[in-house]
Amino acid sequence: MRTITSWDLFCRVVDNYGDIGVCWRLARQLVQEHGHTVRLWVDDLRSFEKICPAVDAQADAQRVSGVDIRQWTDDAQVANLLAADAHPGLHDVVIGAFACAVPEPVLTLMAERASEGAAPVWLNLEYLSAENWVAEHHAMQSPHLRLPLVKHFFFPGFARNTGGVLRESHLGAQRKTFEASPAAHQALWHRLGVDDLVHHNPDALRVSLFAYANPALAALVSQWEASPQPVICLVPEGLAAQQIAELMGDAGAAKTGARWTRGNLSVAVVPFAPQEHYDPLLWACDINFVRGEDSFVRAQWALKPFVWHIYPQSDDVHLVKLDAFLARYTPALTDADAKALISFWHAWNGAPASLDWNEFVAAAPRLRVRAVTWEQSLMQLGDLAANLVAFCEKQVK
Ligand code: TRH
Repeated sequence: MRTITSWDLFCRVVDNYGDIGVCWRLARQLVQEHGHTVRLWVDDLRSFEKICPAVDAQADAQRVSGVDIRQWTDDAQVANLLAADAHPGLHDVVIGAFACAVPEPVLTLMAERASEGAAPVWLNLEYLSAENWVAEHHAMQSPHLRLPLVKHFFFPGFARNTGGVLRESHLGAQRKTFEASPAAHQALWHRLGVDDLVHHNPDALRVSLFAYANPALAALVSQWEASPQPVICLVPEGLAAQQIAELMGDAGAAKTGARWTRGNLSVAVVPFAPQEHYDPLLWACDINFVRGEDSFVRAQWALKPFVWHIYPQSDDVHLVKLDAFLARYTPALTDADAKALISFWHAWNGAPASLDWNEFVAAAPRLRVRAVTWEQSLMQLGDLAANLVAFCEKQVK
């Protein structure tokens, strides 16, 4: 009987940080919690370096946090790096993350192993979606057209019979320790360079803002300025920070340390943190704006009200996905709170609806309660890394 202890994970960065963000989190979890060997192939080490400064963007081969990282440029380089490796050949599982095609030399090696009766388990790890069809397609197989190989589709999701979402086993304990520690909060504010802002405004609502460029941001900034409760907006360097700088008439100033105050709103641009430092920001804020896939999931584990800027797709396909999530999340809320959440999320994502910050804030106490029941239901699905391991072990039994 074969066992599963090693993984080749291929990641193509389409844009931004979500593709590598998910792969990096998964790779570390397989190493740290399962004791497995992981070789992570990445075609864009610059994006990787942004979420993990320990990565050397020039290196073909390196090891960070116990994960073997390989630069993936072309097929020839993959073949060379495989041959040069201390463990030449493939690992037990080969994953094309976000449905990226694995390189030809890898397919050839997989076919050779198949002829020996020991083909690696081959998976497409798909994008996260709350849509109903995901459970029907999860774990489906597809035979290769030429080679004696079978690929499985592994879908993350929010429903039974999906792969679930990533969650480190120590995450809840880490969050609780942070929440109980004034020193940990202090260290966070210091790291972000906002100690003074936070301490001078103890009654302000703290908001973290991670978003794509967003036409609704101008209206939100106006509402924050006029908000009865002061708002501190902490915005990591990036698209939303640039947009706020433009709105403040200070285009070009969207660098760490920039500050603006208007009415009851204070904005601070904070550093784009290494990935493991992003969670504490979500834990320490009262309301979190998140985007894409990985930060969206982290906000759910932070147990705070959150607003999702979904990755925009052509023909507004993303709005279907947005509503699929809302359809799972909001039935547990009262009609009024569900309406506040749905219309805010719709307006934030460009669907016809009114953006009403005060209405959203009024619902926040119940949204915090909902965040807890949602966490409980998500945890019943198991975490994605453990589900992947169990799935792969089943394939080789
Ligand atoms: O960056 P994203 O928008 O990523 C993506 C990509 O656009 C991708 O192509 C698309 O397919 C996918 O979304 C759905 O958003 P996401 O997924 O939240 O990834 C951001 C990562 O950056 C996440 O791992 C958290 C991390 N991060 C930090 O490490 N430090 C920070 O300061 C912030 C704000 C985020």
